[in-house]
Amino acid sequence: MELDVIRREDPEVADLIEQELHRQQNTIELIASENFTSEAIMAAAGTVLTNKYAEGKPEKRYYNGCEVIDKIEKIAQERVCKLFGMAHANVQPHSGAQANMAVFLYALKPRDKVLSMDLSNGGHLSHGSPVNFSGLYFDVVSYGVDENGYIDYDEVEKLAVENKPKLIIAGASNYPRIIDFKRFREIADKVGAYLLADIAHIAGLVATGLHPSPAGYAHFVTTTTHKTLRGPRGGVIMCDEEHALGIDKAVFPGTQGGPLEHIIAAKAIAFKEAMAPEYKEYCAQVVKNSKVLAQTLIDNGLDVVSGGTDNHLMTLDLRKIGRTGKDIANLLEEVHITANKNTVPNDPQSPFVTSGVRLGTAATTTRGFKEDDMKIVGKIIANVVKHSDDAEIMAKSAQMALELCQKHPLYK
Ligand code: DSN
Repeated sequence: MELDVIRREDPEVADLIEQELHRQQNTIELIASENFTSEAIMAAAGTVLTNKYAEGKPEKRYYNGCEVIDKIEKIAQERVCKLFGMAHANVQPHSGAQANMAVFLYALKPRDKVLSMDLSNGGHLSHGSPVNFSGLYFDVVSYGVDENGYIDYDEVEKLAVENKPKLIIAGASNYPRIIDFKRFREIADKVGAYLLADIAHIAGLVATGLHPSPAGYAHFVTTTTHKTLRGPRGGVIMCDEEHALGIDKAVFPGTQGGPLEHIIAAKAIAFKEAMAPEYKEYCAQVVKNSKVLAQTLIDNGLDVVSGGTDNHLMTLDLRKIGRTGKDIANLLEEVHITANKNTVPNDPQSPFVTSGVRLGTAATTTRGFKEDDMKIVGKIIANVVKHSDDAEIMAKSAQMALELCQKHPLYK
């Protein structure tokens, strides 16, 4: 990594960036929404493109001097449309939440009804949480998961028929199973609702055919670009031509000002990387690693919500053991593992404490972790959950984690 230029100008910030690099290199990253971009993507994000104002869209800008920027943004649009089989893309949303906000602005009027997954069951803040714009300005009805941790589509249909939402959201930030977009569309059609598929977490798996695609079913598809998709931090909205103009207006001037063209260039590179055969192999390994991690936890006597996973993530359910997600996530950090506390369905604890820890394999797989490595990771987690009072076991676990980090160096 090129830190010398920063250090000459601002050693204080350069030192902190170096410390963060060191932390990432010496930590097993299990936060399910994180990943490590290629150096090309990081380099693009630090280019002169950051200097340019380009409000509007390619060839319809409010500022002059955008002829190069236009070409970059068009490449990003074309690539992401090809990757997901969609007709139109707006690559300007600064994040997934901003992408969702623009869809809400286009598709709904204030106080319209939305049917989405409850946050504590795996949904997302921007899908209607009472503390987010989506829950403050719209009337939200929630569906959850059944006692086995799966979406109950009959229940979703019943809620849709009873409440007649204008928008139904299929998508989650913590759901380990396949989402049936076809069934969601049938439900949406039955009540005349729009369907938004938020594929932020599973985008990489969708792009490589490892999860069914919402293309052809969802009116709008939103995603982030930095999770399984392994691009820079940002968002995208995709839709049919019918909604293209309205969605573009909802992004600018509706919810954002100048687009981050340096990030859009980095997104374009990520979309190219995601079309390569190696990326498909990577995503297949993400799922294999996830399944092995879930099984290792189960084999060590721990519970995992829904009893396993079909994708890149799972939630360790600590209720039976009487530990909290907050405690275990903090203890994992002591042994060089980063993960986040997360509610489990019907969690008796508050969202700040929780009874679960969400675990994902996108980032470790980028480092080169394979099934045998994930078995060791599962064993370390089981050690922490069951033996955190034993200093010797904790020290041994930390050593095992560091050895895995050394075996799979990051940004060497
Ligand atoms: N914060 C993201 C996650 O961790 O899933 C969602 O926005």
